[in-house]
Amino acid sequence: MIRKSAFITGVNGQDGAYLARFLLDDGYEVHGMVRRASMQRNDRIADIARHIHLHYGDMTDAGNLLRLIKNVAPQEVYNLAAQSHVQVSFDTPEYTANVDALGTLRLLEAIRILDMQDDCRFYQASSSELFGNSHAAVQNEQTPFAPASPYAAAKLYAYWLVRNYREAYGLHASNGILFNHESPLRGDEFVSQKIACAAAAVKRGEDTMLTLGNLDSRRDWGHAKDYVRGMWLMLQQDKPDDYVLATGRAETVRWFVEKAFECVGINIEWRGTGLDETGFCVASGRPLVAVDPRFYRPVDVGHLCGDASKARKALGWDAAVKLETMIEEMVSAQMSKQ
Ligand code: NAP
Ligand code: G4F
Repeated sequence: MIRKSAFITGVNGQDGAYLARFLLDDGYEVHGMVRRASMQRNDRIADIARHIHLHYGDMTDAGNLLRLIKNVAPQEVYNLAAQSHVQVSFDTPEYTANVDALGTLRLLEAIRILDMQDDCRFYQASSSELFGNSHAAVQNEQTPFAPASPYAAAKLYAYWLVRNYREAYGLHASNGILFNHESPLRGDEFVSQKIACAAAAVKRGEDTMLTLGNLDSRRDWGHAKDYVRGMWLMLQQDKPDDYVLATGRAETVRWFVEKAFECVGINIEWRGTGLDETGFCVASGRPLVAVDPRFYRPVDVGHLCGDASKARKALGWDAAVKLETMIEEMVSAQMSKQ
């Protein structure tokens, strides 16, 4: 039997690691692109690295991407590589645009220049950040975009480019408009992992204080392993299209803190408002959570809640993992790190 081949940019990121596992389990020949670093950071794929063909590459290097696509000749390309941190994009807007927007252009151009548009399907990691502060209570594929960060603006360029290459050149290219998804493999600087890490540290007896920015922000959090299945499903359809993947449930950052600390037997009570708001341990009275304006963004997206009806109907996709179960998994993984 001939194995299908897939090429994943950002294979050592959170989603790349879950997707590589998913594709290997399905019998794919998996190729992944990693950046050269002075200390290689392939921890997330350490257990499967020997089954993946790893290639050095960078989204900022067009010739490199062209050679990789030519040599690998994949049937499916999953473009997951990105400068993916929204707050960081305010500090590095040009770099974020280079990687997230122009990087996508370079990859699409490689497929076009190599005349591979009939043999290769393309998945683009689009984001619910595209909706920004669109004021819609629930967002779906019809909701107007209102990007509110350099990250979202760069992703919007990539989103339209994917649609353009689909229409102009007949490329099977799809956008997955994914709402936040987390896991034990989530980067430490995203709010979910930061909270899970702090809850575990307090439980271990460490003298630590969790400092956060906007506690009122609401996000629709799902589990990464459900979302990578959705990426794959999009490329198995006869026709390319754009799909929202989401759970349909939004909670605040404050709520996430309460649930994570509950996982280690600590109830949080909030006192004060704004910059003075503090989360105390109900049993001991010890302050555990404080607000630090360093984590405020110049503009924040206050409310994201997705409607994945289209993906449910057309792809048979659903978010299987319940939010509370995912938080328990993340805190428990942090506890076992010691
Ligand atoms: P992640 O953990 O930050 O992974 C990003 C990956 O991109 C890493 O492997 C990173 O490599 C790589 N990368 C960054 N800059 C690169 C460059 N210049 N050249 C090559 N590779 C580069 O992100 P994730 O959570 O897995 O997300 C995957 C994709 O989905 C991203 O495009 C993200 O923007 C998008 N997305 C994520 C979510 C979510 O909630 N997770 C939701 C919607 C969309 P290093 O390890 O070397 O940094
Ligand atoms: O965890 P976050 O940094 O995720 P954010 O900004 O929603 O972006 C993630 O999801 C997007 C999909 O919607 C992806 F496209 C993107 O690549 C990334 O994966 O922040 C979530 C919320 C924000 O409103 C933020 O202001 O939490 C708030 N927050 C409050 N305190 C904090 C903190 N965020 C971080 N990272 N750190 C804090 O201390």
